[in-house]
Amino acid sequence: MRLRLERALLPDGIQREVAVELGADGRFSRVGKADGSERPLRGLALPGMPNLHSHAFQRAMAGSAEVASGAEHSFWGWREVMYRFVERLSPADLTAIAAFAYLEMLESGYTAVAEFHYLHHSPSGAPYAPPTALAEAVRAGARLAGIRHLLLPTLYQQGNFRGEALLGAQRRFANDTAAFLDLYRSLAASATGLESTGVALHSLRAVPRTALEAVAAATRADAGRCPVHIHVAEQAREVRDCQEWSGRRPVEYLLDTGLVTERWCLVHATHVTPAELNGIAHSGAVAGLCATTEGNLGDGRFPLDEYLAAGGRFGVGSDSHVSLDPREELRSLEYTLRSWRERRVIAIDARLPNCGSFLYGAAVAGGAQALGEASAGIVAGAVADFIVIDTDRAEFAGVAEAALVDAWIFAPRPGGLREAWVGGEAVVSGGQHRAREAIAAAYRATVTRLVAGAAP
Ligand code: NGQ
Ligand code: ZN
Repeated sequence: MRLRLERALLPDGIQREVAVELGADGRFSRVGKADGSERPLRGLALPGMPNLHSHAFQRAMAGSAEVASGAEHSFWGWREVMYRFVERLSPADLTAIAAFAYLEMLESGYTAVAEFHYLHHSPSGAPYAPPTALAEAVRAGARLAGIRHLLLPTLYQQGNFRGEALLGAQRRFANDTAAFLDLYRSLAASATGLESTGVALHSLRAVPRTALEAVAAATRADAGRCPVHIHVAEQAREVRDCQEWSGRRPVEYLLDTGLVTERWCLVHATHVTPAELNGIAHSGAVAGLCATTEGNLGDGRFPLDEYLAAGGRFGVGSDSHVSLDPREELRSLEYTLRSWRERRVIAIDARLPNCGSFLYGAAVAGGAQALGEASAGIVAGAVADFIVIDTDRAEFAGVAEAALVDAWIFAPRPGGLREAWVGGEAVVSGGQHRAREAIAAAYRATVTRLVAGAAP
């Protein structure tokens, strides 16, 4: 199919009358100048945003942990609430919740997601038969929603840096290294269509050095095909614990292993020294920034300006899904810097003075890398994942062409997203997902039952 995009954000900025050819493989086979024979698409086309960090099940508890309670009012208290929620989830529940979260992502402009999946076993800790049941359940949610999906089965082996035992809900997360690699291999073998597979190491807290090395080694042969993601240095307490245990800070420790390369995504990396920032930038890895969740959990703030100056790559993730809107992630990254530095328009580069366009393009590129894609954006060879913004709406009146992406990110544009295409197919049209009714009904029934089951 050939489309004529009225306007499109290409690597060198917004262009008019762009022809794109959608190949049978779901990628752009050609991007060039339109000649008028193509099917016209009004509005502004942007590359779809990859969401590089999701725990799909947490969608169903977003907003329900904002109450003063007996629990400690910190990240660690929130984690206890999350653990209680996790105890009740079945594979069917996970499919329904994930499908809805992914639908909301598509309606907001995320077209691909990396699912950091650590919930593996039944509530007793015994594996399901087959042991891939929960992972396949989350993937089934992705298939219902039609989102591009990188599944990252996640290794989790201990309670903290010194090999502490797993307690309570954490037993659902546990695998020894051999069982974990089996899990990864079966999931890699069963991936079809929009699906791919990588690995995640939950954190340095949860994965000992030997297992870290074993997983990196076992998956190295699939290099580009097998992204490796890890949570790191999110909380100040985690940094202190790591220093007491190893004499090093978490990012410093991870970089010193010599394992970190371009196929890695360091999620959060909130608490970093200038030397650590440089180290991440030079490794070629992507920093996975989840600004709305990090703000919600009181993690701290990532020095994105210094990181960009060092040449660092980043992408964005919705993580706990307190927001499912990529614009809000970008805005929140930039506003954190503005409040901190008491300045404006900070994330830009010499070629792109428009803050919104710069942030958007950089996060698309970093996100695509973290999802294992060799190229990104509306370019030949990249996945044909894009969104179309309805610039005919009154909300866009008077906006200069070069500022359209800025206006998309930094001003209210409710309902502006008209279409989302994944792999060359429209999954959102007229602002609504093609299967919204069925997916929303299943989500409503599932969450209502889960909440009723939790009542005393
Ligand atoms: C997670 N979430 O794995 O869902 C974590 C909390 C932990 C975030 N870090 C659990 N945002 O880190 O131990
Ligand atoms: Zn996470």
